[in-house]
Amino acid sequence: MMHRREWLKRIGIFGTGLILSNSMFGKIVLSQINELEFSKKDFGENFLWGVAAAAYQTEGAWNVDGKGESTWDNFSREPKAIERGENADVAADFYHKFTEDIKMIKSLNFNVFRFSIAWTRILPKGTGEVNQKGLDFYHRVIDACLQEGLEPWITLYHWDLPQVLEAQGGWKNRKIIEWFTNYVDVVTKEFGAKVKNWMVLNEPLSYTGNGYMNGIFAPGEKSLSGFMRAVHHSVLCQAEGGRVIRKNVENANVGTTFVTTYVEPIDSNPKNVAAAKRMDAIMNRLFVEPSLGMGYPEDTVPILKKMRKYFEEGDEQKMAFDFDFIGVQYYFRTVAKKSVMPGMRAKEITAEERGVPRNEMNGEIYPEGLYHRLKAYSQYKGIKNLIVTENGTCVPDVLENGKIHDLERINYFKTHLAAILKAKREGVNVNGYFVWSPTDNFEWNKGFRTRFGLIYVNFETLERHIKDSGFWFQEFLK
Ligand code: GCO
Repeated sequence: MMHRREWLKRIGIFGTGLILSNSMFGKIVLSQINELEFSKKDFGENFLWGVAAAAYQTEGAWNVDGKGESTWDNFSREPKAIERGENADVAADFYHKFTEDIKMIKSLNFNVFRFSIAWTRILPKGTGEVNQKGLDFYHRVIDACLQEGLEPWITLYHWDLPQVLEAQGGWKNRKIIEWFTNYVDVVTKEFGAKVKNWMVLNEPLSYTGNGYMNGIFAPGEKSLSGFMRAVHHSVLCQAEGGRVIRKNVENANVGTTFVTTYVEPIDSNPKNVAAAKRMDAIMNRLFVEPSLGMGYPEDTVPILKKMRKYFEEGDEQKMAFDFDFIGVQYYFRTVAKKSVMPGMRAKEITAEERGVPRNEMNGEIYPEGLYHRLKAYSQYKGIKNLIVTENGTCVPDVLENGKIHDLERINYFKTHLAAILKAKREGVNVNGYFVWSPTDNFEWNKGFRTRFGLIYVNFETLERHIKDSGFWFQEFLK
């Protein structure tokens, strides 16, 4: 057996060393890993340490106990929608294995579990009759968390819209405000006594952009006007949802989450600098600014003026809500240059084209970007509290004798934690870090190919194995 210190050295708690990793991209020299210059204590006593997951990606049991069909159940059956033709009918089978998973999360010394509720388990037809078995399931999950001493943080919407509502236009239909607030009302009345931490939406840019404009996520549409309508209705739902939670849940901590990327121009050419500003406005400002009462960033991206077509009287006020916290979800940096493409008139120069260290989804590994993004959010007067509600990476994990030596992932966490600490020490009000994700799961259009978990899942047998990165957190959070 490996000596404990030797092993800790191996997973990088102790020791120095230049780690050369043989990933599928050839040899990448990761940054020098020195003895950790910080410990859990440096983040403060009240800092939250959690893991984050989502219903469609983990639960499986897609048609069990009265669950209705979601847009992702439907979309994943479209030929070529998902790499290798996979779907999440079973996924990590969290529906049946949640007790085991929650115990494992606790064993890694986290104190928060962020997960989402599947709208289709609660209201199989989107509206109308409530499915008791769906409510029962989430009661069991919440109770298991509370019993283990894990604080449940619930995301109300993580992209799995009831298909019956999509058939009526989904997020493009203004009626979504009524449908969504009704769903939020049912859920928060039911669980509000036990759960205090709520996130209204998960990354609205991702499901509106990839779902209604790029066509790579459910429902697979490619339309600029569809995208704009979906954006505006999401912004309204984000605020209205916040108001419903506030009304139903005593002492609620209400937030919503945004995907963020640090956008930089390829060079100092003013045209590329302007292009990067436009891209930043879409990627980083489109949802947060209206929620702060600042409207859409039309000055930077004039085409957004077209959104006004979808405004109704009073919308400007209705878009704003006083969130208790903003969830920051950071994975990579984006380098941009000018392009003739209408709209944003900017395009990305990929990490692959630039030949820089990247994850399996071609996202550039750039921890400083998280520092810059936290600083940028902290500039907004209206933001009270920042929680990093997602951060993580996919690397080609190899299971050898029940072990997974995912050093690249450990290095990713260390460097990103260092970036957060740097921001915190400079006064940024960031108070939590949630790893994406506890277990490997269904990564949307990539299917099961890309793994983000601290816990490896064999998708044939559904067996779980804690990866070295999971053990790293176990030590770090001890
Ligand atoms: C997102 C989602 C997660 C993803 C994760 C890894 O951020 O896109 O919230 O569902 O799985 O980000 O790509």
